[in-house]
Amino acid sequence: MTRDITLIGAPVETGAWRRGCLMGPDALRTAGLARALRELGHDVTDAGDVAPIAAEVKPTDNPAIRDLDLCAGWVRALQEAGNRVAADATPIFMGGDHLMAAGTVPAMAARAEAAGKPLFVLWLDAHPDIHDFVSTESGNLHGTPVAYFTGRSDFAPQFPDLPAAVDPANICMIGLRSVDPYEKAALAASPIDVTDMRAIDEHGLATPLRAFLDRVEAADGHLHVSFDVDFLDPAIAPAVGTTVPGGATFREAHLVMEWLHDSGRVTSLDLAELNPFLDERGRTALLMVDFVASLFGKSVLDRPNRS
Ligand code: HAR
Ligand code: MN
Ligand code: MN
Ligand code: MN
Repeated sequence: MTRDITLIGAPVETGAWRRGCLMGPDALRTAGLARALRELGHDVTDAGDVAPIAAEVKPTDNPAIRDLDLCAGWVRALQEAGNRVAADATPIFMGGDHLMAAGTVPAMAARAEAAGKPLFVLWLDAHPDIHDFVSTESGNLHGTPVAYFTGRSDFAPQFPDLPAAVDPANICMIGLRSVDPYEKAALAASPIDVTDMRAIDEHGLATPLRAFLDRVEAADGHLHVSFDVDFLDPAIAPAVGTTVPGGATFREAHLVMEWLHDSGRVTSLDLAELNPFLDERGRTALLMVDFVASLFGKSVLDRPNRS
């Protein structure tokens, strides 16, 4: 299937403690993202980088929160950029730290709603990012997008009113291995489908991923994939500020990409948390490009669609 793919740079870095994610979009460009997708036959447009909308917002009661004005300006700008994506285009949002998902996911949820479809979210990450303004102790807002886009917590008036909330029952998280006590309780009380690294070690990720993709198919849903670089083991993907040992291997991540391709269901993608300042000769950026190519059709052998 040939797609109209729009690359959208989201160089937000204020959601993370370490600086450097602002270089993420340019590193993905340098690593040949557009070329790799064109070689697979897709039509690719690079829409350039989004800029934050300057905003001065009401302070929260949590003094730990960092860069709230800029973060809010990014959420607003990325929602607006997401709203401009054509109904039949496949956007790839090139981050940027994971706060980007507070902009991209609500826009994609609104797009799905306009098409009369539910939005499903596959969250590939070491972290669940389900904190809110009250619960975050680090104050790093890249740890909050899931609580925002599910409507779980109140982010008003600092973040925009949600155009459409994502049903937590439509979210699947794979790769978790850094979950603090607040997040643990939040996940336990939520219908979010979680496959942590222990479950992957014990049973593999094929079964939960297949079950989730079957649900997307059965509901005729849109599927947004939010791919945090720290989903991967830091041994293969060092360019990330929050390395957590014991992540997905090359082969596990590769299988996820190939299954996502075979499902034909992916309608939008975030590439989050790439910090090129921490990379080694571009290897993490190149690896991410390779994974994206697999997601959009690069394969070793032609196979009949999965049966
Ligand atoms: N739970 C931690 C916090 O709130 C971790 C922050 C999230 N870090 C990420 N997100 N890289 O995926 O500070
Ligand atoms: Mn740039
Ligand atoms: Mn994340
Ligand atoms: Mn993470």
